[in-house]
Amino acid sequence: MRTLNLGILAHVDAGKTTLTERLLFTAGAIDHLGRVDAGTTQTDSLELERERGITIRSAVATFQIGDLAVNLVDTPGHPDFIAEVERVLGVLDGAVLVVSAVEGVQPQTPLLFRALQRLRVPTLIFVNKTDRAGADHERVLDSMRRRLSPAVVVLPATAETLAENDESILRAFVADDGSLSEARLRKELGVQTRRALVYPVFVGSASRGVGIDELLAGIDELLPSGPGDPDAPVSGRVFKIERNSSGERVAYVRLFAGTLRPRQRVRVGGGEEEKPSSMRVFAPAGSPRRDVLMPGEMAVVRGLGTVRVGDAIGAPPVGEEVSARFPRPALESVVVARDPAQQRSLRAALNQLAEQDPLIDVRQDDHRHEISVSLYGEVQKEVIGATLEREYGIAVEFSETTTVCIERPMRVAEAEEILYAKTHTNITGRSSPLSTNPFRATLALRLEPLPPGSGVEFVADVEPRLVPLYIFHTPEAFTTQMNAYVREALAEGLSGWQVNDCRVTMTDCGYGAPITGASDFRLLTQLVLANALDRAGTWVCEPLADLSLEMPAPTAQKVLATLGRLGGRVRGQFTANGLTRAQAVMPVARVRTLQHQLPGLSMGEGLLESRPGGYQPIADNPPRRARSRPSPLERDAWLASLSRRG
Ligand SMILES: Nc1nc2c(ncn2[C@@H]2O[C@H](COP(=O)(O)OP(=O)(O)OP(=O)(O)O)[C@@H](O)[C@H]2O)c(=O)[nH]1
Ligand SMILES: [Mg+2]
Repeated sequence: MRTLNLGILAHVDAGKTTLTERLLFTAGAIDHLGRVDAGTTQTDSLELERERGITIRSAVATFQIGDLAVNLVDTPGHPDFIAEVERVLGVLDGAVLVVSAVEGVQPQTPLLFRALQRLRVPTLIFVNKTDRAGADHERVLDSMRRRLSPAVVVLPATAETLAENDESILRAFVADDGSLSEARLRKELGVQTRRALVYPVFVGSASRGVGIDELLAGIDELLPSGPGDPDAPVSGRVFKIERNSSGERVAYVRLFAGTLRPRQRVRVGGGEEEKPSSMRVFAPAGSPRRDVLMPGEMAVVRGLGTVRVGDAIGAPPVGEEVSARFPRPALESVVVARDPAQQRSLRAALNQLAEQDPLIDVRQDDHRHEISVSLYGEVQKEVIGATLEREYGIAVEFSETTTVCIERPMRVAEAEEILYAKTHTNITGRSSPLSTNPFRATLALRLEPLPPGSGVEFVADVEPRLVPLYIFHTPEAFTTQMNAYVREALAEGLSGWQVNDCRVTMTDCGYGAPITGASDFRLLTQLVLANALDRAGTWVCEPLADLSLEMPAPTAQKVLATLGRLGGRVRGQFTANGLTRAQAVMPVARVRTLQHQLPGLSMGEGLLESRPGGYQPIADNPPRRARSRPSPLERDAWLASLSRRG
């Protein structure tokens, strides 16, 4: 049987979960059609999801079309849970982007679409809710062509769009010789969809079951489902972690190559080898239970003790250099257990939640020992609070929500530490005295600023003979591990914020077998990068929000003046039918103030939508964040803290 891993993505409330349920029902995988509003769907299975009627975690359900097994991954649309979508994107063979026929293209729609495009995920579009009053799928098509891509194709496909990507179709189209049969066009549509050149559009209603057979046929015919190589080395990715009822950690794995069996040794996250104790392969209802995972399939894997979400299983999958790169959380809040006696268990519980969602970035500062988490917004905060209370029995309060800044290096800088410095000089001819290097390895790193939004890149530019294979086994594993050490070291920059938008290049390394260990490289990375950062200097940058505002025209002046006083800038505005719409950008830190004042300023009718809008340097008095451990620049305190923590 072929397998297709299909993500369902959309702005919040567009109907992803309803569509998932409908596809499962129509394909015969379930007998009863559940409803989001009744809390009875397959994929909104968490208590909190059912109560709130929104999806919080991604979920997998399987159905079958002919000889094709489809693993549907229903994702959350609320921007507070965008990280969930990011984790799923890398394991998909295809996607359905849902757009409401009433609301049309919404703020999250282009963001998700661009990510799918960047990763070249073949994508179908489903225009949903055509049964609702105000539905206008022609208008929606129009705005999709403008705001998503001109390569949006209405079915049945004609040759115009397809001819843009294929010479022979173009020639046949121009010659108009009758050789462009419907079958040929449909076939070509499949070819171009699988190459992510065009995006076929389906139209219907998930709740009424309209347009579903056509969509199912499209999923079967137009999306890719090629199996990988079962004899290659194992290579997979963990896209979700959850705890089962007995508290055990289970991993959702998509396999790209190789074959994975229970009790087979496999490297997890580039670190230790582990053995899955048991596995359950996702398969359509009624198929026999299988525990051997083949390439292209997904499984729930138990018994990987150290696994975290995002980990590679075996070798890292190839062709994954492009990441989805959605913005990181911009808010941070201190969490306190109401009962002080529970403060310790709170830390443990949050660490468990971080296995599923590392971006919450649980931190404890070195002085006040306060625990804080990073957040996208209020809904995520409420969900974390409710989860702690229900699943862990810890009632908490959040205090002091602040914004999370980042640091960007100001200029290029290099630093190095040399093993056996007295006798060893590196290629640049420089050497340093023995006493400066407390670790047993050589490491030289170059740090360069990258354009805003680039994220962190790591490059290993060293000769293969310098790689300590007796520790890391393969050059690739060394690179993967050094990459992880670099990211760990960049977690706290000169002012305590995460360092971003930079490239770190390893230009030299060395070891002395057998005394050098992995931890020498890990700690040296922290030391060398701290020195490089110190030489480079950093800009502290605060997060910005892109705002869409809507208000009665007579109130616009007052609203926009207040926005200006709060440090916002209007980028464009227009007035029609008595309503003024404006696009603006302002520091995330002040959005709440504006939100509070908006009803009073706009006769209760103002609407404000906010989404991440990048970062800007703070010129005066940039805020510092309390560190979770001393900086390597304060060498004695840092070394002492290392021995304290082992
Ligand atoms: N009229 C109508 N309502 C629909 C349709 N599809 C979904 N809805 C309703 O739209 C609301 C949101 O549906 P969901 O399926 O939860 O949307 P979602 O995209 O999964 O939402 P999140 O996961 O929270 O982002 C629910 O009230 C649904 O009943 C449709 O085709 N027609
Ligand atoms: Mg949903």
